[in-house]
Amino acid sequence: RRPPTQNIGIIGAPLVHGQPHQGPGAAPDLLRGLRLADVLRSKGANVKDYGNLEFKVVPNDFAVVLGCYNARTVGNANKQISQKVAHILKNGESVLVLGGDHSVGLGSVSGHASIRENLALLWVDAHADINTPLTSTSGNLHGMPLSFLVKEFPHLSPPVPGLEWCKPCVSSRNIAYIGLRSIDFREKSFLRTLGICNFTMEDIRELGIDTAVTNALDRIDPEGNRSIHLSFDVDALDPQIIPSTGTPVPNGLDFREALRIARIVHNTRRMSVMDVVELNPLLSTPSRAIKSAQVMVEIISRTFTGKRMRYPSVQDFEV
Ligand code: 5AB
Ligand code: MN
Ligand code: MN
Ligand code: MN
Repeated sequence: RRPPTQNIGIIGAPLVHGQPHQGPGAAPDLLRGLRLADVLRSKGANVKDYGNLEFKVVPNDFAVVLGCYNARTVGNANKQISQKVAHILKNGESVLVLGGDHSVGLGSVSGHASIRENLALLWVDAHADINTPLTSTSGNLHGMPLSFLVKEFPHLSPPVPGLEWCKPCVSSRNIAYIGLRSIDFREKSFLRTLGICNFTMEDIRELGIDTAVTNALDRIDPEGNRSIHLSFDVDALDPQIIPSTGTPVPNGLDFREALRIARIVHNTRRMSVMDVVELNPLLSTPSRAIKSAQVMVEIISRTFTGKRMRYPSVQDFEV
C-alpha cells in the first residue's frame, strides 16, 4: 500500500525561557540552514514552513511561583504554539515543531490534543520532565511539561500564572518514555504512582531498542488507532553524538538506536506531531553544533518519510 503524499508543516518555536540558556532559540534556523525542508521534499513530502513564532517576554516574570521561572512568558508562548499546531493539523498537515527548550511540549501536545482526542505520546528523553513547580529543584519549566499535561496527575499544584489555559489532556496510560537515565527522586514516585510506561537506557541495553519501542507503542496505543505525538529531546542521544544540548547525560542512545525509533514510529503511519527540542547550537563548538543538527535532520526526515537520504555510517556523525 502506497501512503498518500505527506504534507508537513514546520513551525519554529524558539522559546528559551523554560531553562537558563539563550542557545535553543537558534536551533530552528540552524536546522533550516541545513536545508531540512529540502531534504524532506527530496524524499517526496510536501513541506510548508510557517516560520518562527514570535514570543513576547513578560516583564518581571522571574520566580512568580515558588521557583517556577518565567511562567507567564513560557505560558503565553505555549498558548501561541498550541494554536498554531491546531491550525496546521486542521489544514491536514503533520506538524514538526522545532524548539526551543522542552517547555514547548506544553503547547505542542495541548494543540495536538485539541484536534485529535486520545492521542498517544512517546517522550524520548534522558529526563522524565514531570516535575511540578513545587517538586522541581531547578525551577526550569522545561523539566515540568508532563505534570501539566497528565490527566491523572496525583498532586494539585497551585495555579501557575500564564498557564491557566493549559488543561491536562493526555492519560497516563497513553504516555511512554524512551531513553530515561536521569530521573529526580520525586519524579520516580510520580512515574510509579501513575504507572507510566518507561524504557530506561538500562532497559534498552537489556531488551534492545526495537523491543523497547514496539512494546511502548503497544502499551500506549493498543488498538493501533491513535494519533501519535513524538516529543524528541535531543539529549536522549549520547552527548558524543549530540554534544550541543543544555542538560547532557552520558550513556545515551546511539545513532543507530535513534534511527530505529524513527523507523518504528514512521511505520505506524500515524505520527501527527513531532517536537525536536533542546538543541543548543551555542554549546560545545560551532562544528560540533552543526554535526548535532545534521544528526537531527537525518532523524527527522526518516521519522516523517521513512526514507534515508544516503547511507551514512555512524562515523559520519561522530564528533
Ligand atoms: B529536559 C531536571 N529534572 O527538573 C529539572 O532537558 C532536569 O527538557 C530537567 O529533559 C531537564 O530541572 C529538562 C533536573
Ligand atoms: Mn526534555
Ligand atoms: Mn532531557
Ligand atoms: Mn535539556
